[in-house]
Formats: sequence, structure tokens, C-alpha cells
Amino acid sequence: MDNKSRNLEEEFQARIDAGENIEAKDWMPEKYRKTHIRQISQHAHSEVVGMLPEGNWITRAPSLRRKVALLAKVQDEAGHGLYLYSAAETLGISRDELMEQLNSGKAKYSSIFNYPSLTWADMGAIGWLVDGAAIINQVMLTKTSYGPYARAMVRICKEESFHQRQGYEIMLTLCNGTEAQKAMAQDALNRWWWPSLMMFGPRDEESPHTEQSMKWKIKRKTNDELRQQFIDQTVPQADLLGLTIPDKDLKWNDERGSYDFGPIDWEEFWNVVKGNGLCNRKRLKARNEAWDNGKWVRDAAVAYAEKQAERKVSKAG
Ligand code: FAQ
Repeated sequence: MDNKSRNLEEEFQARIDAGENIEAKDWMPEKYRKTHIRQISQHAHSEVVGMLPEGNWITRAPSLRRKVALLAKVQDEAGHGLYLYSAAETLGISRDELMEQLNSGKAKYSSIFNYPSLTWADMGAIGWLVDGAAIINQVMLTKTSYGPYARAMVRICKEESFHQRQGYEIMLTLCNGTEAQKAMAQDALNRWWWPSLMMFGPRDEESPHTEQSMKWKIKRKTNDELRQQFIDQTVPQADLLGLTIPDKDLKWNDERGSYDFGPIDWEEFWNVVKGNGLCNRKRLKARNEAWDNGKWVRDAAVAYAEKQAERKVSKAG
């Protein structure tokens, strides 16, 4: 590295250490830019693919009220995808490139969305657990060092907290219902608990990106810290529902002031991340079909923009 680049890097790190936000036009190390494109686009893809397990239940929601809330939630997720794709574009990658990476299977998205949504109670469990986990991760990201990402996260977090509450309220209703309804809620918790813990990513010692991302304040907390925070917050919520967390090793540890928990099946996690989960193929197929079926909308939008530009030119002339 020559002296000029070394100075730039030192100045950059000093700005981060001083708590300044980095903006799109500021100088940044290439690796900082690439890390953000990776993380923000994975996040955007997760929001968009994350619409699918819930989309599966919109037509079968048990009442109009439930249907309206679920529709609004799924629409919010599309919106989150859009803010995040826009934030990624500020780093010099196009929307088309991002979509190509998702549709071809090159890009990652959150492992959690490769699990099937089998019953209505899964809508409760997804809101309560998956959005609950997402909020813990995303509140941290409102303080991330890249300005456009941090600002997108502020709005996203507000909406996520509504999502979490609508999920918890579904669980509460089921748990106060018939025995069969409560059993359905327990079954959903059993299936979504461990995948929700996996959402936070690999253990710190197996996470290649954490150290550098902490230094650049992209991450403010490690994967394990956030996972523990989620467990400590969620166990009392399960108690309130009268449900049992499916972990026989779960136990309050007075000394640590936290819950101890059982081993996570990391083989299952990596298997899903590598594309071999229950729904990976189905999810990619759905995204590719949506892309192909949406071509006429993209073409019409481009044609309209061209027409408007032509009109402007002829008026100016
Ligand atoms: N799934 O070194 P680390 C939501 C990959 S939004 C798949 O720890 P990093 C809202 C990781 O990419 C949910 N892959 O990586 C909603 C890396 O691979 P790479 C999404 C995972 O980036 C709710 C490798 O493992 N949220 O749910 C996963 O420092 C309901 C090594 O990992 C975000 O994306 C995983 N779970 O930390 C929507 C938040 N975990 O890229 C609909 C932003 C790790 O080298 C319905 N992202 N990997 O090939 C982050 O905070 C971070 O990227 C982490 C991972 C924490 C996810």
C-alpha cells in the first residue's frame, strides 16, 4: 500500500472511530464498499424472499382483520427490499445486477426463509420470532457507519415492531383458544425456534466477517451477542404464552444474568445456506417467475420514461 492510500485509510478509520457516518460520495476502502454491497443486498433479498412464506397464507387468513394485517406486513417487506436495494445502489451496483445475483442463486439471503410455512400458527411464529430476531439485529444497524443503510434501517425498524406485535398477538389468540389451537402454536414454536437462532449467523469464532465489520462499525454487536439477547428477551414471552421452548438445556444462569441454551445444529444451518434446505429451490423458482412475469411492467416503465424525456426535449426545442 502506498503512503497516500495509507493516509486515506487512517483518516477513514479515524472518522469511523469518531462516530461519523460515511456517505455515498465519501472516500472509502474498496473492501468497505464491497462488504456493504454484500450485506445490504443479502438483506434486501431476504426481505423480498421473506414475502413468500407469508404470501402463502394471505388467501387463507382466518378473518378479514387477519388478512388485512398480513397483507400490510408483506407489502412492508417489499418496501424494505426497495429501500435496501436503493441503499446498495449508492455504492455503485445496479438494481439489475443485484436481481441477477439473486435469481441466478449467486447471492445469499437469510436461511430462515427456506423453511416452509405449514399452518396458520406459522404466521404467528414468523412475526413473533423471525421479526423479533430481525429487530434485534436491525436496531443495531440503525447505528451502522454507512449513512444510507443506517437511515433505511430507522424506518424499517419502526415497521418491524408492528410485525412482531401482530405475530405475537396471533400466538396469544391461539394460546387462549382451544386445545388444538394451542397445540398448533406449540408446533409452530417447535419448528421455528432453532432456525430463528440460526438467523444471527455462525458462532463468533466461525464468522469470517465479524472482526473487520466491528472495526468499521458495520456491526456494533457480534452474532453471539445478538443471539443471546434474542433468547433472553424471548423466553419470558414464551412463558407468558404458556408455551415451551424446544430446548431441554435452556436454563437461567444467575452468574451470567442470561439463559444458557443447548447446541445449535450448525450442519443444518450450512446445509440450508448452501442451497439444500427444504424450500431453497422453490423460493428461487418463485423469484425467477416473478422476474419474468414482471418484464412487461419494467418495459412499460422504461417506455414511459423515454416518452417523457422526448416530450421535454421537443418542448425545449
Ligand atoms: N442465512 O461472517 P458472518 C428479516 C452467511 S431480514 C444465510 O457472520 P456477516 C425481515 C454470511 O452472509 C433477515 N447466510 O457474516 C423479515 C457469510 O457469507 P458470505 C436478514 C448467512 O455478514 C422478517 C457467512 O455466512 N437480515 O428477517 C446467515 O458478518 C419476516 C459468514 O457469516 C439481514 O440480512 C443466515 N442467517 O453476518 C422479512 C441483516 N448468517 O456473504 C420477512 C443484515 C450468516 O461471506 C419476514 N445482515 N450467513 O458468502 C447482517 O447483519 C449480517 O450479514 C449477518 C451475518 C448477521 C446476517
